[in-house]
Amino acid sequence: KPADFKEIQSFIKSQKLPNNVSYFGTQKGKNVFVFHLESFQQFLIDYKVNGKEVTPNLNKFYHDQNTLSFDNFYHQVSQGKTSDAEIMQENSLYGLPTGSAMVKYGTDNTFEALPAIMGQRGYTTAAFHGDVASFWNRDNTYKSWGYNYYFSKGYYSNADKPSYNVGYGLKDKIFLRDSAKYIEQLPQPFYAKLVTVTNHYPYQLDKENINFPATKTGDSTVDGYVQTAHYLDEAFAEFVSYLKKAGLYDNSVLMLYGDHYGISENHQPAIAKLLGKDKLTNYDLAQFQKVPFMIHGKDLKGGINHTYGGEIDMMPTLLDIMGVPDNNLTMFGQDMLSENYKGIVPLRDGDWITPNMMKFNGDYYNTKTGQAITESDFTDKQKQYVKQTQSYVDKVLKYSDKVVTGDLLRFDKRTDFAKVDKSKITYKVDTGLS
Ligand code: GP9
Ligand code: MN
Repeated sequence: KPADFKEIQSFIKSQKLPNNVSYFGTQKGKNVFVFHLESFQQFLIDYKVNGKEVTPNLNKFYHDQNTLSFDNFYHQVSQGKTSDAEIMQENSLYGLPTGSAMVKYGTDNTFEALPAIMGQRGYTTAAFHGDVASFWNRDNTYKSWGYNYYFSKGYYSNADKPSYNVGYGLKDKIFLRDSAKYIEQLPQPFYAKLVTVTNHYPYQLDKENINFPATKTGDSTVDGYVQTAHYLDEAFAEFVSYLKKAGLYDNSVLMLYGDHYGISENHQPAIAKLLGKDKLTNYDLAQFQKVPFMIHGKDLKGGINHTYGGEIDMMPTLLDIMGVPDNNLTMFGQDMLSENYKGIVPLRDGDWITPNMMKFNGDYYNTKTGQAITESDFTDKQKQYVKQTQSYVDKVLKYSDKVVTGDLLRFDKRTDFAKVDKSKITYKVDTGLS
């Protein structure tokens, strides 16, 4: 109902933070590459197996002086996995508590998504993915989000050849290499999203591409993880050297993020071995939900930033750097670069993480020290803090769900954004491929 939207809008307004003057618009007008690192966890950064870095190229990129890297950044997905990450990244709306928002609401809802926003600012927008177009209902959702182009499996030659394909689609190196011919044709400036897929459970790779020793946790679905992550790292490096050769590196912003965990909580003995621990606590498991979030620009002020955040915050943070004023857009995340940023990270099940305290799988911890805090031992201050934090978390999740399930953005009358006309967007259909 329109009244619901009004209420949510005034909440959004009350949460708005000022941009950061030393970042705002510093990368304005540049191309944007969004690099979706499938199942990539933060622990892989600088992680070594037998003294060898698993992801040397991403590590270098992470430590680059022009890369802004966040090391307390959490995934917030639920059952919608990749699609939850995508809706957060491009809309700053949460996925749903069950199922996938893209599948259920992607076709018919009104959105005010990042591709459409950039498109209305003169950008060409394109999504790239080496799986069938319809997976997670991307073919319909990307239209609603305003993508001009969607290059899915059917656009790539030999995509069904066994040597080109593993698991969910084209192998990342081939996918990225063959995306170049489309990237080169995009009028600049462009916003391009590349969704990788090879580093996906069950982490299998053909022999010729295995270039790294497996771990020896004794859990066969875990032990290949570093091998496909290493492959993804090499694929990224090849793509970066292509960008440099093509003259696109310096006039583009590269934003990277890991979409969600690669190793689930069902593999705790293996996780303990990877982390060199005897026993895991819920605190350790919470830390294990960190994923990378990095933004690189030629003259961007980089460094490792310890601000606490999550995927819902990517869009407002990127808008800041790109100099797009947010004008009270219905975003449930906040600009991580803002001086007033709060650092409350709601998880989809209602748990949360803040710089002071966290609630994970029902247990409370001191975020800095990892010390467990029993509810019955809470000080009055802690009681108050938990109550306030929980009510904020419950509220944003509830409001975001209302926006998605009630299709509330159709009631937005803003004049600085034209509603996307989906009927004007068509993608070549690639249903001939499986
Ligand atoms: C498939 C891919 C995988 O197209 O993006 O999604 P996930 O299983 O990670 O949600
Ligand atoms: Mn995924």
